[in-house]
Amino acid sequence: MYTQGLDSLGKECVHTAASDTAALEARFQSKVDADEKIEPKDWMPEAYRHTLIRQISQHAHSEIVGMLPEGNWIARAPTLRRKAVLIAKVQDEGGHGMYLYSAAETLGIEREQMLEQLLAGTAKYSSIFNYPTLTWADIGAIGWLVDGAAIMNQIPICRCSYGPYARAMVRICKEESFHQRQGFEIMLALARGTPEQQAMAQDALNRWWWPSIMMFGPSDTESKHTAQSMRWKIKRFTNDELRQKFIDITAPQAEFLGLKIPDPQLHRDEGSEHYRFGTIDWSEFQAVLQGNGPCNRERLEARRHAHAEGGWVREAAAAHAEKQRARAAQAA
Ligand code: FAQ
Repeated sequence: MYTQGLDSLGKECVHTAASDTAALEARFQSKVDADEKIEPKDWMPEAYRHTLIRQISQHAHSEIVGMLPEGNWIARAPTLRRKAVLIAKVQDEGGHGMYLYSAAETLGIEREQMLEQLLAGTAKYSSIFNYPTLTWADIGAIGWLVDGAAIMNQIPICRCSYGPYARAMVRICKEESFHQRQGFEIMLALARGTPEQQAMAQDALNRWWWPSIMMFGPSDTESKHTAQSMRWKIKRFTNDELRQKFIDITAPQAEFLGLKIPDPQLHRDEGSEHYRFGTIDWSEFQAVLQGNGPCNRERLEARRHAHAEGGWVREAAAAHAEKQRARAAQAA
C-alpha cells in the first residue's frame, strides 16, 4: 500500500519544463480532489510540503511533550494496576511521536532538525501540555478530555491527502481511543467515589475544560491555515466544526458522570441538536502559545534535560550502526 502511486508524478516531473508549474499544480489538485493519496516521491507544491512539515512536526512534538504531564503521576498512581496502565499510555504517546517524526522525514526534513527546533523553543506543540497535573483526577481528565479532543481532531487525518501521515494516524487513533476510555474510567471511579473524590474530579474538569476546547485551535475566522489545508485535504473539518463535535459528544458524558462543565452558558439547543457554549478566552490561548502558560518553561527544560541525558544512547546507537556497517562491508 505504501508504494502505491510512488513516482506517478515524480518521473513525469523530471521531463516537464519548470515553467509548467501551473499544469503540475492542476494535476496535483485533481489527484487530491479525487481522494488519491500523495506519496513522498510525487510532485507536490512547496507550500503543501511546508504545511505538512509544520503540522506533522508540531503534532510529533505534542506527543513527546505530552508525555510529561502524565509522566508526573507514574510514581504516584494509586494502585499497581493504575500505574501499569499509565506507564503503557505514556509509552504509547512516545511511540506516536516516533511515527510522526518518521512521517515528517519523508518530506525531506531530518529528525535532528525538528528536535533542534523544539529544544530551541522555535517550534510549536499543543497548548494543552503547558498546564500542570495537580491531582490524580487530572490523569482521568487528560484521558477523557485531552485524548478525547485528540481523537476528534485526528480521526479525519486518517483520510488526509498525504499517504504517510494518513497511515500513521490509523494506529495512533486506535491507541488514543483506548486512552480516552481509560481516562473516562478513572473519572467514573472518582465520580462514584467519596465526596472528596467527587470534588477532586469536579476540580479537574474545572481546570481542564477550557484548555481542552482550545486544543482545536483558533476560531475559523482567525485560523490562517484552515482554508488552504481544507483545499489540500490535509484538514477535513475546520477548527470550529471539530470543537463543536467534541462538545456535543462530551457534554452528555459529563452529565452521566454527574459533573458540571464550568460554562454557565452551555446548553443544548433543541432546534439544532448542538450544545451552545460560552466565549473562549483567546487571550489565555495566545499567552500559552507565546510561551507564557503555567508550565511552558518547565516543559522545555524537561525536554532539554532528557535530550542531554540521552546523549550517550545516541552515541552508542551510532557506534553500533557503524560497527554493523563495517562488518557487512568486510563480509561483502
Ligand atoms: N496549540 O491556522 P491554524 C495529543 C497554532 S496530540 C498550539 O488553525 P492549523 C495526543 C498553529 O500551529 C495534540 N498551537 O493552524 C496526546 C498555527 O501556528 P503556526 C496535537 C496551536 O495547523 C494526548 C497557528 O496556531 N494534535 O493531544 C494550537 O491549520 C494526551 C494558527 O492556527 C495535533 O497536532 C494549539 N492548540 O490548525 C498526547 C493534530 N492550535 O504554525 C499526550 C494535528 C493552533 O502558523 C497525552 N494538527 N495552533 O505558527 C492539527 O490538526 C492542526 O495543526 C491544528 C491547528 C488544528 C492543531
